[in-house]
Amino acid sequence: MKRSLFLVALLLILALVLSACGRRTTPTPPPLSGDLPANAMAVAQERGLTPDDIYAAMKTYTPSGKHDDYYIFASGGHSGNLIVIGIPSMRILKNVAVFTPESWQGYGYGERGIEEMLDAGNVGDVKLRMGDTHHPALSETNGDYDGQFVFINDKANARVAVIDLRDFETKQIVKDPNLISNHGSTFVTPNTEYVIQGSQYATPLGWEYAPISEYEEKYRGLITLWAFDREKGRIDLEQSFSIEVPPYWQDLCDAGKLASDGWGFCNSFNTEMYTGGLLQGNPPFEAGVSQSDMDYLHIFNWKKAAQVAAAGKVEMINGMRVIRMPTAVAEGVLYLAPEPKSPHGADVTPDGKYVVVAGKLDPHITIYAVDKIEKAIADQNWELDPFGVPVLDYDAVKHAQIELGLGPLHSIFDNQGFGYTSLFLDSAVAKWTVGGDDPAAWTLVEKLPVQYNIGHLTAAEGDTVSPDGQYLLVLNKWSVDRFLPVGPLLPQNLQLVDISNGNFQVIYDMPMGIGEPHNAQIIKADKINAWTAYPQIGWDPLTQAPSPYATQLGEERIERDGNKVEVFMTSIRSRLTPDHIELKKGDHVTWHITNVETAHDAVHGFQMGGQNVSLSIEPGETVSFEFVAEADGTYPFYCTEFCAALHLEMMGYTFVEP
Ligand code: K7E
Ligand code: CUA
Repeated sequence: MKRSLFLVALLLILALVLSACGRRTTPTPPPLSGDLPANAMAVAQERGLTPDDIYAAMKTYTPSGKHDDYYIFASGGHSGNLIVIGIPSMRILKNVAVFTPESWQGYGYGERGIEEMLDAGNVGDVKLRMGDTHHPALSETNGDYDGQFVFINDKANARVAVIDLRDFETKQIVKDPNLISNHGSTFVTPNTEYVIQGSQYATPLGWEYAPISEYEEKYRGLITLWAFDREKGRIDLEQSFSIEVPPYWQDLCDAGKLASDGWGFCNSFNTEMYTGGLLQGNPPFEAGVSQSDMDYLHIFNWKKAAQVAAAGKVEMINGMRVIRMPTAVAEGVLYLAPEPKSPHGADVTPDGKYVVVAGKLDPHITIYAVDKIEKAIADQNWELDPFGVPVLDYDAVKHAQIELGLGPLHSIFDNQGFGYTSLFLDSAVAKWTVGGDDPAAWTLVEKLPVQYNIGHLTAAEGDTVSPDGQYLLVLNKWSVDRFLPVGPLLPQNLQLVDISNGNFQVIYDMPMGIGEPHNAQIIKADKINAWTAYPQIGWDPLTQAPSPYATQLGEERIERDGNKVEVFMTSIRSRLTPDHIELKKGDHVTWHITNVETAHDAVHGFQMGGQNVSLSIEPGETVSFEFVAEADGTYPFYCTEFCAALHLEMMGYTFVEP
């Protein structure tokens, strides 16, 4: 008997070893050669595919179960979220809730901590539950993405959010107390010391009331440096500060790196300080802010600014340290340089030596050399603007210009020495050479048509010190006739462009029906180490620490103290314990649920009718919510994730006795 058991065990082990070996030694099929297989050829013919189409399909088709090579982190625009997509498949992987409640993730539907986080941005009594995300920024170490965090701004309300890439969840929202809109945000310094935020539409600081007639006197812009504490994974408000800048409507910013480490750059587009007034017979804003041939590139030294702030040469305004303009000028923190006309993007080349500015109403991009900027500053080669800020001599800092086409907006880089600029009006991408010291070596190479009206473009790690090349992503504003009709509100169209081995070809169209991605960043997939479950059972993702309300199997209970009721519940396939929650009308209920599972993907959800509660409880997570049992009745609650065959049975009742 013993011997036969031993034999069976031996056979089992042998089978396991063999199957493991089998997996490792599965022969890879020989590379395809010659013509397509006959059935594939038939499909190509039937669908009228060109050789380019077939190439595009082969580049992007991702076999079942195979992972993508890159993550895209794309803003969701005025959906207020962050969208995660894979390259080359262009499959949407996740829509990370940031500024807007999202009920699948249980974000903003009762979970304690998340409500408070969303409330952190509230303006007075107004609960902000919308947002306008524009520019995601991955955290960097030595100017390279490190895969730890991603930041994103809310243009509408001047907020910045921190998302932890261990669980792809939002951890913090901060609101600039002196701004009500931002735009040049978010951009990180090379070691994520700071998250840069530029303002957009000038207001009096703290958006106080001041009539538009007092524009020059009272309205201002700000460049805010949000200090990031990497250990805590949080923006440190105490260490953050702002630099006061003129009311020129600052636009996109970028941080210097390598040769320009310590500097930051922000465009502006209303140096006219035009203030509108259509009903008074004045020209529209669009004309008024576009009168001058030149606007100003803002050049700021954030390292110096940090020293100035640390030395206390600041004013506390609404709880934020602000370096006032005269101090910024006196301390050599702030300079301006003329830039042609209504600029939009300011993008630093991978070596940090040049800043590329694209003027919306100028067919050129203008390239500034950082060493020339530093020389002009040393030579005091400047005039003063009306606020006393030095305006560096244009000819002294301008390095080169390339005529690209109509409506240049943003630029990005590959690993072969090329830059790419979006041309909004041309609906095209211009590819050009990053020329180096010789201004004549900066030249247009070719243009690629895209559909339609491209805004941002991004490339694999294309705004770091070491771009990957391979893929370019263009984010188009209009899709018009490209997809099946879905009514008058159309998706934006993301297009993937192959830029490997000298290619320059659109290989995928991806309608994005869940928001308007403005910008995106693309990171190599192996840089991200996402958790499959929380580190231990009873984890609070908001503090990234064990929850004091963690409930283990067998510890489930209901505690009552007068009209205060506390529920300690567990969830496991396929049971919520306890399953009867007996309340009296008017009870104040605090309810904790711990998902005691550790299995990959064993997520449970929780909803209860009539209470506006929706929770997502991921493996190991403890969530809490509170409510007052206002309405008597009988309320079933249930798990919302189809987690097991008996998932429908994963429910219980709340009884509220009159
Ligand atoms: Cu060009 Cu907000 Cu960066 Cu949109 S912005 S495109
Ligand atoms: Cu748990 Cu369904």
